[in-house]
Amino acid sequence: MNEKLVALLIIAFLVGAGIGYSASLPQISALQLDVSGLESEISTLTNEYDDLNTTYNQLKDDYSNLNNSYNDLLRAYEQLRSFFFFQDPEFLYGLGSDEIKWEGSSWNFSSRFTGDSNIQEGLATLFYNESTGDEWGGTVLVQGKLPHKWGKHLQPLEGTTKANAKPVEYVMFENKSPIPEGKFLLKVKVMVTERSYTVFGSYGEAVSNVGVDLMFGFDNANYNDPDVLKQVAIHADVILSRVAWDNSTKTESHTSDQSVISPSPYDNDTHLTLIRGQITQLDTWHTFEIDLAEIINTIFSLTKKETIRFYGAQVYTDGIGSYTTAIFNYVETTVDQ
Ligand SMILES: [Ca+2]
Repeated sequence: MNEKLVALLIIAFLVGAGIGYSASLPQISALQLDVSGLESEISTLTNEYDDLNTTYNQLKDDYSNLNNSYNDLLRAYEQLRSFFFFQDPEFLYGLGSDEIKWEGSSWNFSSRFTGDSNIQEGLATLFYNESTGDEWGGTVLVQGKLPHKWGKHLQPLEGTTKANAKPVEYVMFENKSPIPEGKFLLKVKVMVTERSYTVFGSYGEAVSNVGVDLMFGFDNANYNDPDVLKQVAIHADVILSRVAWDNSTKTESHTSDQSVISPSPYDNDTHLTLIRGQITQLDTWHTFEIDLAEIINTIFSLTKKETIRFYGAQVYTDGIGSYTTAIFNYVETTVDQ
């Protein structure tokens, strides 16, 4: 190859490259603009991310502060929450004493019935004998007020603790603020000394119960309405022992835990059967600790009420076609602070 040709080729190459270079200049500058736009967007997003992160951390702090305040309020509320207590839960004031706090009575609608109660030396003895097999009957010790103006004896106590509790007409509980579990307990010490069937009547059943009936009004219902056809009360029948005897074999069976609404033949009020214990041995002390938070939650869930008002209690033994003697050593409620 001669020198002229080489020079010509070099010139041709330089001219070609120059043309190519000058042709792509606008594209390169557009790309440069794009890059600087993206860089600015990245910087904006980074700033926004930092701002969001700061806000998030602030919200997290706020939430944690609110949560602390909420827990403080909850603790304060728990300190202020009221509970019910019984006067003379240990049965220290007996018959004949001016200080007696429980009123005894027996109920039944037939003539072939006997029943009695007695309180002395720290023990409350309750007895009934129902020998028609056709009508329920029982013996009760009442404290507080029965529905329908059926009677009242003294008042239960209300307080945040037993020590500061004072007599009141009722103590209110709300469905929306449930009591923590294990805080509010019903404690009972009881012995059954006699218990058997008597006769199987037209229902073919012989049953005996020992328990504590907790009586409540609810929502806007008038607890004192004398009209027995109106539904104004909830009886939460906390049964410590239910025995039923078989019609043909006469053997006894002990009903285990259950929570049901049971219709009553005597009024239109709501009767809950809440069986929470068993007494299988005669002449032996049995102690029960029943969580009243669980009982109150069960009342709300079975009855669908929003508020309930505790008016009083009946310590009792009752049945049909049977007799029972039960001795209560104490019936008390306690609050764990
Ligand atoms: Ca006692």
